[in-house]
Amino acid sequence: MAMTGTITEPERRALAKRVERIVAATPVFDIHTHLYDPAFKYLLLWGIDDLLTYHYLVAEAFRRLEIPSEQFWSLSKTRQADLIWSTLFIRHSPVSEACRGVLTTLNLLGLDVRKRDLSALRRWFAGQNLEKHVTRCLESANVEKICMTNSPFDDLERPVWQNRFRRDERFVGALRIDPLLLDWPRAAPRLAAWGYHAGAELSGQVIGEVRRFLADWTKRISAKYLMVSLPPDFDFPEQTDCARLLEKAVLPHCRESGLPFALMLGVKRGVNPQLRLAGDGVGRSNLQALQNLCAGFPENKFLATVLSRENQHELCVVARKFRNLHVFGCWWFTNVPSVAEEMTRMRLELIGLSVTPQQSDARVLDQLVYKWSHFREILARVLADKYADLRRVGWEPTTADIERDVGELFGGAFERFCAS
Ligand code: RAT
Ligand code: ZN
Repeated sequence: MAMTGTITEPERRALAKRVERIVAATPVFDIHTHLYDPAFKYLLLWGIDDLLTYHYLVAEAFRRLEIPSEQFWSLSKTRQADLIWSTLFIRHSPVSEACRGVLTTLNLLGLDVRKRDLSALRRWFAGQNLEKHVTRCLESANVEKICMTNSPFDDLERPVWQNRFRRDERFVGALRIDPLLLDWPRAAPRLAAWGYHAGAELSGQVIGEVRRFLADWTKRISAKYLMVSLPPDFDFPEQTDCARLLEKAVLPHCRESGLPFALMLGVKRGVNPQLRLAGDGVGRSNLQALQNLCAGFPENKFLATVLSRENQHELCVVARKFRNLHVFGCWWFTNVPSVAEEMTRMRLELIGLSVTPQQSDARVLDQLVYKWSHFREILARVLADKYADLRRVGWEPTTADIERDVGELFGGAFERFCAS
């Protein structure tokens, strides 16, 4: 039996260059971040101290620091950043993905990282104008649009929406409802305080009020989708407030408004509370629950990402069975080159181009630069291999084919899914 054909080394290199060029030139719709429209002022994090105090780096620094956690948290942001810089960048080489990311960002923004001079970096950022810096970061990352994570339960964010403001169209709303689904006893009095007739018991009337709440906020923020992150033991169907709210309020609301519901599965919140935002962990999810949702609610659209590496293959198989499921992103602990490359290859091999392989999850504006630069490298490598495989059996991917495909992966497939 003959083996499949070959392509010459120069041909393979030329193909890889072409793919790299197209991947770099294609704008991205970043469908999940924690960035805010600049109108939210201080809620939009940016600059070197926010980069250094990113919770991914806080977790890494805590492994090395010798001070009690409370002492760390009592420091100003600048002092925390000083400590993280000296611990993770100066005393050891910054090889972790989150450390490398800071350096990629600085390098691509034109700063000289060779000097290792934190004060000079601070001076540069202090001289920037935020509005121009937003545009610079978006352009440098070649990101066209960004989904925010918008929570009505956030006391800092809610009043900004209530007072209204002029929207920056690059920042798209996405309605986050974790407190509603995960802690109804505490969410109910909050909804009641905001004028919804919500009580502890989930009667038909209360469900109606939850739907009114969802409809009001969907409209207020012009949500592109609704979303929740769920622990590994999430199940469906189940006799819980969460499952009941999902079935009776969230899914009917999504159907009525034609919006997808995003599930981010597998986070164990607060496994080390001393680390605060950096203290969450991961667990393997029961994807039967997701399968039951997709099968039980064919009129609903689901977006899903899973945190555990062990769940990735199963997720692709579920997506092969249900076209109302759109897989997205290498989320959080999976957003490291080794795992992201493996996941991207596997997804293309199992579900082709009907996937959104990455979202940045940026919490600090400048992170867009590294998150997308690092992922573009991975995607270009994976796609070049896949196209080379096609070439070896005589299928010639044209430049237009490649441009179309990358456009799909960087937002086209997502937009089509949302519009379906
Ligand atoms: O990746 C992160 O920054 C996490 O803290 C989470 O915010 C996660 O992405 C989430 O949206 O729950
Ligand atoms: Zn997130």
